[in-house]
Amino acid sequence: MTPTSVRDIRNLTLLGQSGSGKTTLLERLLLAAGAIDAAGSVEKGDTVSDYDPQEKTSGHSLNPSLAHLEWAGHWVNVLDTPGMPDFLGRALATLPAVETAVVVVNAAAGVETVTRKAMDAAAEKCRMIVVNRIDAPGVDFAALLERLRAAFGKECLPINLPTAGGERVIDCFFTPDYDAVPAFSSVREAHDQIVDQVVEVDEDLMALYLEQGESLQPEQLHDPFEQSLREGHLIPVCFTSARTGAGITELLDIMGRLLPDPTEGNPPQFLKGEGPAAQAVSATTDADQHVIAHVFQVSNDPFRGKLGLFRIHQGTVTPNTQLFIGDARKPFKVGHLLRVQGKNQTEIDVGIPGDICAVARIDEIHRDAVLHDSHDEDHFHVARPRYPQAVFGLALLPEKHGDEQRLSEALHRLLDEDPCLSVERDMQAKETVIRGLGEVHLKSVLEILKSRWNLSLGTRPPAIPYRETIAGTAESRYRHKKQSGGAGQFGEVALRVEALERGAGVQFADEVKGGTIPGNYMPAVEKGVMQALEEGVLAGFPLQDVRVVVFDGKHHAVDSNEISFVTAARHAVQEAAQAAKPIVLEPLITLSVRVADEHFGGISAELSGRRGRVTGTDSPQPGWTEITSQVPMAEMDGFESRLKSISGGDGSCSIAFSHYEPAPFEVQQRLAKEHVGKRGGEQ
Ligand SMILES: Nc1nc2c(ncn2[C@@H]2O[C@H](COP(=O)(O)OP(=O)(O)OP(=O)(O)O)[C@@H](O)[C@H]2O)c(=O)[nH]1
Ligand SMILES: [Mg+2]
Repeated sequence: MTPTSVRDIRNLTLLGQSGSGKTTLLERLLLAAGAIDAAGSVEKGDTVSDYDPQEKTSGHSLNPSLAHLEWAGHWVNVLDTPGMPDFLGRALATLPAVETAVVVVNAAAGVETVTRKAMDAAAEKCRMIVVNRIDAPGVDFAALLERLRAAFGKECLPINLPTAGGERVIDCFFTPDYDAVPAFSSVREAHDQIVDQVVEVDEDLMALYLEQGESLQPEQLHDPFEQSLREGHLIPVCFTSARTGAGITELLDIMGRLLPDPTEGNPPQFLKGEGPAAQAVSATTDADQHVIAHVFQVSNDPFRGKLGLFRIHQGTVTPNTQLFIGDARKPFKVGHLLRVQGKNQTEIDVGIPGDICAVARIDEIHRDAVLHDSHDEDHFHVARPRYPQAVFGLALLPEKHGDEQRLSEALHRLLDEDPCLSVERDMQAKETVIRGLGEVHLKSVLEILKSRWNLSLGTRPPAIPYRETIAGTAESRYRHKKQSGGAGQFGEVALRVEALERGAGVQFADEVKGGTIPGNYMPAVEKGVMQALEEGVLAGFPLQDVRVVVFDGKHHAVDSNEISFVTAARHAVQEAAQAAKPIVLEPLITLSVRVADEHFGGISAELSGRRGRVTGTDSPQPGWTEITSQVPMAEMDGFESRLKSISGGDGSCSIAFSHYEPAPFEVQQRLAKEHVGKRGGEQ
C-alpha cells in the first residue's frame, strides 16, 4: 500500500474545463490499472472521485479528490479537480503537490476558458494535454491541434494519434507503427516532430540522433524528454476516450515512462521568512533528511472531521513522527497516517518523499501549512499559485438572532477549504460579505452553510466598494484651539493635497521646515490625515490616489498635545480635499463572456444596458465568440442568470477586478445624497 522508491512515484493533477471528462477519465485509468473492478459514472454518481453528496446531485466535481493506481511498477497519485470556472481556485491549489499538470480538453469543444487558465497557471510545472472524448462524432482533429498550438505554442506536439472516429489511438513515440493510418497527420510526421523537439535540448544527443537516426531508443530520450517538459520546451498531446477506453493504457504508459518523478520536474518554491526579506530555500527528496511536507488541501467532513492532505517534499513520515505546523512551538504526533482513495482512507506505516498522504482530526492544520519535524524549518512556507481574484460578492444576513458567531466560525472553516473564497466585515454597511468567483461558487457556499451547519441565511447584493479621490490640488491651514479653564488645546497644520495616478494609493509626506510642528507630533498629524482620508469628503467612501504634504504649522509650548494635532490635521485635509475637486470612483471589472455566435447580439445589448464597454472580441473556436468588456461592478447584479437565459444555458463567463474610474455624475450625486441622508439618520 505504499511506494517503495521515490523514483517510482508520479504525481499529477487533472485540470480543465467542466465536462472535458476528468472524473470519468480517472475512473477509466483506475479500472485499467486494476484499482477498481468496474468503472462508475458521473451520471449514476458512483465514481471514486465525486463522492460528496453535492457532487453527486450536481454531476460536477466541486472539490479536488485524490486516488492512486499502480501501473508497470509505478505508483501514480492522481488528483481530479473541479472544472467549473467558479471552483478554479480549489483546482489550482493542487499544483504545489504535483510534478505534472494534465490539462484535459473536450475534443468537441476545443480550447475553453478554463483550459487557458489552467495552462497559464501551470506554466511552471511540466504540462501535458489530454484530448478526451475523441469518440464524439465529427471531430476535426487537425483543426483542434492547430487551435491548441495557436493558443499554447508550437511546443504542443502529439505523442499519439487517434484513428478515424476515435476508435483507438496509435503510438507515435515508443514503438511507432509507421503503416498505421491515423485520422490526420501521419505516424512518421508526429514521431519525427516530437523527437526533433526533444533532442534540441541536448547537443550530444542531437549529434547522436543525426548519426543513429531512427534507432535512437525511447530510454535514451527519457532525460531530455523530462528536461523539455520542465523547461516548457514540449507539451505532449495525447488522445483518449474515457467512455470507450481508447488511449487509456497508452496514457498510463506515458505517465510511467515519460512523466517526471519527484526528483525531477520543477518543485514548488519554498521560502523562509515573509515579505521581501524571505529567502528561497529548497527541499531535497532525501528520505533521511528532516521532514518538509506541504498541506495543499483541507476538508471538513461533519462526521469524520478535518482532513489535511499533504505532499511530502523531504524526509520520511511515520505514525510516530512528531510534526510542527508552521511556527507552532508544540508538535502533534501523526498517530494515524492515511492513504486516501476517493472517500476511503486506509492507515499506512510510512510516507516517503514525493508521496501524498493525509492526517485526520488535527484541528490546527490549515491549508498551506508547512509540516516539519525540526525547528530548523520554522518559518518555511510555499510560494502560492496565482489565484483568480474573488470579485462576486454576497452579503449574508443570519435569519436567527445569535447565529452571527456560528456563521463566523463556519466561514472560518470554509476559508481554509477554498483559496478563492474571501470573507470581509463591511464596517460601513454593517454586513458580512463573502466573495467568490461567481454566483455558482457563492450558491454552493450557502448550501454548505445550510447542510453542514444548519445556518439559514438571507442574502442581498453587498455594498459596492466605491472610493473617492480628488481631481485637483489645494492647500489648507487649520488651527485647532480651545481654551476652557485649565490646560488648553492648540495645534495648527498647513498642508496640500495632490492627486496621484489611479491605483497609487495614499501617500503622506512631511515637508515641515524649522520645527514649526515638532517631530514628536508628526505621528498625530499623520493619524489625523489618515482618519480624514478614511472618512471621505463627498459620499463617505475612503479617499485614495491622494498625496498629502504637510508643509507648515504652529505649536504652543504648553497647550499643544496629540489630540490637538490629530484634530487640526483631520480638518485641514477635509477642507483641502473639498477644494480640490473631489469625485467618487467606482470599481470596474473585466468581464469575458463566451457564447455561441447567434447570441452575440443579445449579449452586446445586455452589456450596453449595464454601462459595459466592449474592449475586444475573439473566436476561440468556430461558432463561438468571446467578448471581453469592462463593466461597473454596480451593474453586475444578476448578470449570470441573464447570461443563462440569453444563451440557453450554453454561455459562460469569468470576471476579474479591473480598476477604478470616476462614476457618472448622476451616480456621484445619488451617492452623496444617500450619504447625507444616512448621516441625518445617525444623528
Ligand atoms: N462521449 C464521451 N463522453 C464522455 C467522455 N468522458 C466523459 N464523458 C461524459 O462527459 C460528461 C462529463 O464528464 P465528467 O467526467 O463529469 O467531466 P469533468 O471534467 O469531471 O467535469 P467537472 O467535474 O464538472 O469539471 C459526463 O456525462 C461523461 O459521461 C468521453 O470520452 N466520451
Ligand atoms: Mg469532475
